[in-house]
Amino acid sequence: MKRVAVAFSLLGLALAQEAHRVGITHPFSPFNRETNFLLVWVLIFAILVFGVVAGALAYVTWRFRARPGQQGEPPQVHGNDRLEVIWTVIPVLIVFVLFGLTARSLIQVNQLPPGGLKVEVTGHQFWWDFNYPELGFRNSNELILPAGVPVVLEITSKDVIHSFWVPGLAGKRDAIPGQKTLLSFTPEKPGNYYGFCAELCGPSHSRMLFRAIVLPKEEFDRLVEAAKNYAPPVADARGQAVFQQNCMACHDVQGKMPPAVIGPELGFLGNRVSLAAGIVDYTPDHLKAWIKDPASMKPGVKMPGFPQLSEEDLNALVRYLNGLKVEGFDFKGLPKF
Ligand code: HEC
Ligand SMILES: [Cu+2]
Repeated sequence: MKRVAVAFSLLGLALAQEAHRVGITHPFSPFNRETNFLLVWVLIFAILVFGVVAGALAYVTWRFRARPGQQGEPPQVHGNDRLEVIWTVIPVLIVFVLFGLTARSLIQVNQLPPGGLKVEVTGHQFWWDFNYPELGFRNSNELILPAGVPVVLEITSKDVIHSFWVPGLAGKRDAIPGQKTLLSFTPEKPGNYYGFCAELCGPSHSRMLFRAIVLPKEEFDRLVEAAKNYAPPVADARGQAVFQQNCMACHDVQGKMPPAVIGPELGFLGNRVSLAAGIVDYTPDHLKAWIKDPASMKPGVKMPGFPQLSEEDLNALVRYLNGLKVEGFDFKGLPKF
């Protein structure tokens, strides 16, 4: 009895630890409410069809079962025009109704609102880039959005096909090299939403996650303002030198360091809630482990490890990176969805 109680409390603890719920039934955007509406109707028809077919099968099996003393085959019946018409017409009608409902939902979720916030989303093996061309900043692996404002994502890929999905908000939408796909939705509730790549894209496909950070509108505006006037802080001069020597060829710090396209943007790294495309919480320890040996955390990763850096260089580098942030924001406290 005691063991059962312990097992249950452990289970309860495990469930409480399950910070992000990956379900599509959390209606935190009109987009998801629309798909949920469709899901419910498809389910209703599916249950109806299952009930009728399984019920008819059970009834026939029982009604025409072999009786004691029965000899030879029972009477054989061939065809019944009325029944056949009924079981053809009803499914056709159901298909038409579902077609109508689907068309309605598709039109609804594919509307592009005028004046939506534009974000360019680029999938890479195995991380995401988010560029805000109208606001003049870039962030990787965490898509920061204002609540209550429609957003229009222009989704593409740099290498293979990926797929953008934030179950709590919207999606999925394929990210296809050389092509732009659009996805529009309006996040309603501030929070830290779990996102991931939903198209098998290589050895670390399952580690190609991200977050959507939805902020109250005022806070987002404050962030945009801060990003505009952002001069990357130098929390550690030695760390900056190490960065310039080893990392700058692939990583950019808010457009202040060319180039920018091989690795994630690190300009607001100190503000992050997660690291390495959402696979671990953002902490200086994880950051250190990542720089030393990223492949141990993400097989097939396109970043080389830096085991050769001395402990002092590494610590200085982590201090510098951790200092790359806009002050006055804490995304860790947001509710998780
Ligand atoms: C050859 C290019 C290259 C070099 C050099 C490189 N990186 Fe990376 N880095 C990448 C790529 C690509 C990723 C994305 C990996 C992934 O998540 O799949 C990455 C990811 C990262 C991340 C995680 C970013 C995030 O958004 O969570 C950090 C932090 C990082 N690199 C720091 C460094 C540091 C510090 C150095 C120098 C010591 C460095 N990198 C050198 C290519 C590089
Ligand atoms: Cu992918």
